[in-house]
Amino acid sequence: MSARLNPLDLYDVRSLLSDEERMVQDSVGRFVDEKVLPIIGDAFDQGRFPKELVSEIANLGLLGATIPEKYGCAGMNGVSYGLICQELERGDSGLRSFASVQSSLCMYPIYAYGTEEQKMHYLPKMAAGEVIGCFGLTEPHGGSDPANMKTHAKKDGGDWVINGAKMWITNGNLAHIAIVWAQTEDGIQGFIVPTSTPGFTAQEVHKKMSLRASVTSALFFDNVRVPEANRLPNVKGLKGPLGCLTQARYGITWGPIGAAQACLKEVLDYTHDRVLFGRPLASNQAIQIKLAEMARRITMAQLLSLQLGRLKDAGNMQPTQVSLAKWNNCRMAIDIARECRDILGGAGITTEHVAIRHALNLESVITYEGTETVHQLVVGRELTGINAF
Ligand code: TGC
Ligand code: FAD
Repeated sequence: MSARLNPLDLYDVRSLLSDEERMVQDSVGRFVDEKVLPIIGDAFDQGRFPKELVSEIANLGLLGATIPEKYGCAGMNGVSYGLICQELERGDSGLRSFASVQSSLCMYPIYAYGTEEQKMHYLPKMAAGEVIGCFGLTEPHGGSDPANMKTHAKKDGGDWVINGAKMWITNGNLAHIAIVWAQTEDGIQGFIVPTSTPGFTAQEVHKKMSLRASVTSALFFDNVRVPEANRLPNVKGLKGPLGCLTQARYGITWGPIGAAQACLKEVLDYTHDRVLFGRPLASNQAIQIKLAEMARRITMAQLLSLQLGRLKDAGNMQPTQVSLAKWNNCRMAIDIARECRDILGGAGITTEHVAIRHALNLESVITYEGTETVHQLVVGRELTGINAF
């Protein structure tokens, strides 16, 4: 019999990576094994974001990882960024969320739409984890339709005055700056708002059963005044925030692969050791079919994200392709996490095992950055040419 395959990488997708990409995966993987896994179950139970990990995440170059070195960042390619997301989410979706928001939703808009002064001022400090950002797009009356934005910014002399509210904002109560999207006379524009500005309030969302190791907040703007120098001048309209979402959603296609791998690994061990009706659970056909199905779906998701990453690095990635992978990979992971929870029986209901934590987290991941339905409709629109929103 030939050597056994890696059950978490049946198609040896790792062999398609460059040496540098493998190195990134290994170093983030080690960090997750040594620093995240020992504490994350408790952090989730306590509803606590493990802030103590931020400086190490920064030291590993994981914040704004694809932004050029000139701005204090690591200048990695898109596939490496994906692998970072995959490994962090193998630990916990909350940690990957932190990195996604900081990198793709806060550093990216400053890099892509900001002035040189804004980039030099913010990006090195954000890469070092000294300045934490949050991204305010969603509003309480409906996140799927951000064009219906009520938050507005009015020009007043050399300043802008912002009024309104944002909801479900990751990092809201941790952040030093918020990237705030607001309606103006010239359409939607983005502003860098220091959270210490008078009139800005962040209120943490409690009673969450998902992403408990992540901070989620409501933001309120009551005549928040920022200078013209804080406006992101190089984009106007909804394509500004949607362009950031494309970056973040790309990373999110990779993240749930890590969560699904963590769940599969756990049940492979568990079903091997658990003896029922006189034999290991893993020797039942019904269980093996479930495990095989998980490996099949993980393999397809790995290949999808890797090809998406190669398209991204070649400058050819299209938002519809990101939608298809975000939909597929979140659905794959949540189904696997729920199935693994079931296979663990009663043991599966506590956070002593990882499956329920991942399953609960994935309820957020399948909802944020465009719900599953939104991504299905984006693909449907591409196929038919008809906008069903
Ligand atoms: P439409 O009005 O047709 O387009 C507006 C302009 O935007 C352009 N565009 C995009 N650009 C870049 N990337 C994309 N994905 C883009 N999609 C559209 C488009 O070309 C157009 O440009 P222009 O020059 O013609 O003005 O807008 P649409 O019909 O495409 O959008 C509809 C819809 C429903 C797809 C969109 O509104 C949408 O995606 N809704 C979901 C909103 C969402 O995902 N919110 C996420 C908030 S952030 C978050 O959840 C963070 S969680 C982070 C974490 O913790 O990890
Ligand atoms: P709604 O838009 O009200 O949707 C409700 C339901 O209607 C969904 O099932 C949806 O799929 C369905 N639906 C919508 N449109 C259609 C349609 N045309 N046809 C059929 N069904 C439809 N936002 C930020 O801006 N920044 C953040 O940092 C951020 N972090 C988040 C963190 C967490 C933990 C969560 C849960 C959310 C976060 N969000 C953030 C918000 C997130 O992006 C929104 O929750 C999401 O976009 C959905 O918006 P909504 O919750 O208002 O649901």
